[in-house]
Amino acid sequence: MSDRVAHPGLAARRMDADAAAALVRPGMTVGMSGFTGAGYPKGVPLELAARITAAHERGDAFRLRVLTGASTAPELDGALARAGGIDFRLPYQSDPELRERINRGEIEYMDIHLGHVAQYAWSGFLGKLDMAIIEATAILPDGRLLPSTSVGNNKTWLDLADQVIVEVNHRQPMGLDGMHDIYYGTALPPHRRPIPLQKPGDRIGEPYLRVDPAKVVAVVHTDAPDRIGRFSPPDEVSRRIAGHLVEFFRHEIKAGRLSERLLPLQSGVGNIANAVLAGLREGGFHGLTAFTEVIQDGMLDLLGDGTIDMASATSFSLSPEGVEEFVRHIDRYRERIVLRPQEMSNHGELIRRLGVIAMNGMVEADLYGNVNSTHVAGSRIINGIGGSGDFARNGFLSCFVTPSTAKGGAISAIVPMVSHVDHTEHDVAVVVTEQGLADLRGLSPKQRARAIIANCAHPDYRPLLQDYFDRACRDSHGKHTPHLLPEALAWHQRFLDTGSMRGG
Ligand code: 0RQ
Repeated sequence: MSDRVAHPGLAARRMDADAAAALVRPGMTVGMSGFTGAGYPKGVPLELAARITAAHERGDAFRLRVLTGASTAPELDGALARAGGIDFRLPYQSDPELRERINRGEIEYMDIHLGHVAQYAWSGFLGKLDMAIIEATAILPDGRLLPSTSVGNNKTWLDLADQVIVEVNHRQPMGLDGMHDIYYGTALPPHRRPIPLQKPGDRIGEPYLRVDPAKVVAVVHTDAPDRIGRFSPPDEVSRRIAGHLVEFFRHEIKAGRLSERLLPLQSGVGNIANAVLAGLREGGFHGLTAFTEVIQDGMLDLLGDGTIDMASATSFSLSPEGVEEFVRHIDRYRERIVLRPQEMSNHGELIRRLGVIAMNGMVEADLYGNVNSTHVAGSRIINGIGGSGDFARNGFLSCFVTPSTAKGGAISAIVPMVSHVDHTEHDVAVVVTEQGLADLRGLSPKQRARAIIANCAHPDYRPLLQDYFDRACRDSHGKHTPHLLPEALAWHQRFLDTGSMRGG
């Protein structure tokens, strides 16, 4: 029996990863732990990928439906995708191998708001859950699990799955004990009750995940770190984006709409979001809070220096240096971090009640404020909507940030019409590029277009956008949201044809 598995019955179900992987059968729907590269199972999926490859070499079909919290890592998404073992995947991914196969049309991918997954699963839309494979830090004497570095959909998978494999990862610090808050009061309509959370740091549940020990078919011991890449250090572009946002917050404070402590912050994934957090630190704010999904390096820095007092999330997404810092000061961070199931971290009721300031990256925005967070030129998915929609729709302030151009200036992030819509003009309050910030609140479509062209477009593209808008205002069949339909997506087609939206 290991010191990390204190339940004798479960200690007796110890198995190596290969034997546990053999319990997963072709065609199964498997719910795995893992959210933005943290807390995913690190042993069984690799062995499963090897078994899938061997089955394919024998000419046998072996594909799975794979559900997670959000993105995982090469050992899970990458390995299973490379083995050709994924038939269907949800709800968020960022693995290059998996992305490539989705874009080749080999994998059905459902991109769904992260806050909606649990209710979809409970309602049966995702089919019967055959197996849950969940990483834990330890197993308590009563069989409950001490969660690891992400909670994600673990509660839902553990509740719904017929069978459960627990991976106890000895690398995850025992100091995580006490950091989680698992709320068991959710229900499907019409049985829902108000969720009693009033501040980001409130604890309304229990620190451990419940699981019926009778369902646990294997306990696998692992000893491996979460694998998360390094963030690019903030560059001039992201620093300017952050500067515009800080200036805007100062303006809102002066106008009496925000206090010096702002409102709970949500910050998305990616380099730009990380850099924006660094900008807040330089902006001289103190005593802020966060109600977000992911604690990345930028957020940890703010927690470390008191810019942020308390952060609620569902996962960590830390670089190796970030992990080192976190583990070194884990007792201090435990006082300031609560990790919740993603149905809570991304719950519309809570985001609305707390009045969250949402700041998410985007691929492109159009003249009228519609936002594409996910697709290149309409068809190729990058990652997924993640939680950006949960926060954009329900937040008090919904901000989208991007450099004004991509691919060395060949692409404008401000386009006549977005090639894919994730967030409609009704859910987007503020658009920010390094050029400036457009506050769209209280503006009509044409007023929004003028603000976005003037403040956000890159100077190389501004005259082209202005020209499109002027001609649309003159020739469009309707003058409310003017468009020239044959031209509205021509910029994207030009990029596909020539490699540049400017052409040739
Ligand atoms: O690709 O590395 O191949 O050059 O997109 O772009 O500029 O590094 O920005 O890391 O902040 O990511 C929208 C993808 C931005 C992210 C997105 C290309 C660009 C580069 C990355 P390369 P940057 P970031 C909470 C919220 C949706 C999920 C979300 C995202 C790559 O923010 O996935 O918000 N958001 N979740 O070159 C073509 C354009 C482009 C473009 C950027 N207009 N056209 N390519 N790129 N703009 C967290 C969770 O939900 C878990």
